[in-house]
Amino acid sequence: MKRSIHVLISALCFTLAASTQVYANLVTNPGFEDAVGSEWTWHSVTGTVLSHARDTVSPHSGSYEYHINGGDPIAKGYVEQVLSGLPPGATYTISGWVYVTFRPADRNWAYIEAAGGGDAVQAPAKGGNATATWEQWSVSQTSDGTGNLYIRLYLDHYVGTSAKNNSAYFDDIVVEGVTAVPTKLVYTPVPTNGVASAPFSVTVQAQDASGHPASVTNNTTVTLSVGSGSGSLGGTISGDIVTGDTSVTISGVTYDSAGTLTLRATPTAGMTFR
Ligand SMILES: [Ca+2]
Repeated sequence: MKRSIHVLISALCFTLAASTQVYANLVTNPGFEDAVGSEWTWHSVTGTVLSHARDTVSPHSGSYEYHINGGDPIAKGYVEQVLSGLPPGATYTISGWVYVTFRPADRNWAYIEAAGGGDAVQAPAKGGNATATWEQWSVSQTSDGTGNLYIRLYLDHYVGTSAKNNSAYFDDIVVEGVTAVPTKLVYTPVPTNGVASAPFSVTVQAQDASGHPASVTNNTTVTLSVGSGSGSLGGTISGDIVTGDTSVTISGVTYDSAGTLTLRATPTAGMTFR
């Protein structure tokens, strides 16, 4: 004889983020307060700049900024951070602070460039900086088809100039997803009852801090377990929320006992929802 079970799903299965911030800065070492490692890589385009490194000459905030000094000859290059594992085609806002010391209108061009799914975009326009003052610039760009977004801090010193300070400084680089960042998993819709040992389905959805569906940025495996209840789960108890999707339906879950079951969902691979 079949026994009816009542499956009660906790609305708050687990909360993964201590912070209530919905949008997180995706940039690693955004203010150059940590020693620069592999997260920022230098690329020469033309010539050789005199120097490129974080230093303490002119920070916008904290103690450090990134300083590119073109020196006297023609030289062009950039330091780059590649963000990967993003949902393809998602839209991001890229902003940062830029400071130039000398004649920005006709040669010592410093700007932020973002490349990805669309044509590379730059801000400010070449020569659009004021001199000797920090200015914040922002652009919008989408991740490319493989989920990459390229953030470049450029100095384009395209005319040789002697005995001038052809320096540009960059600090406080921020990349924020326009789409929501998932911070927790919840069940939706909630199954209310089932039959012992008969398969049922559970849909698990990633949501942002405001409770809106949010796309995961890596394939994320969700595994179900018994939060409370006297029986055991069987059948299929895990499934993947694939990159760019917000939910997975796990079909074929079984529970071998009567009584109230509280399910728990745990991310066992992929995103950790920190
Ligand atoms: Ca800084």
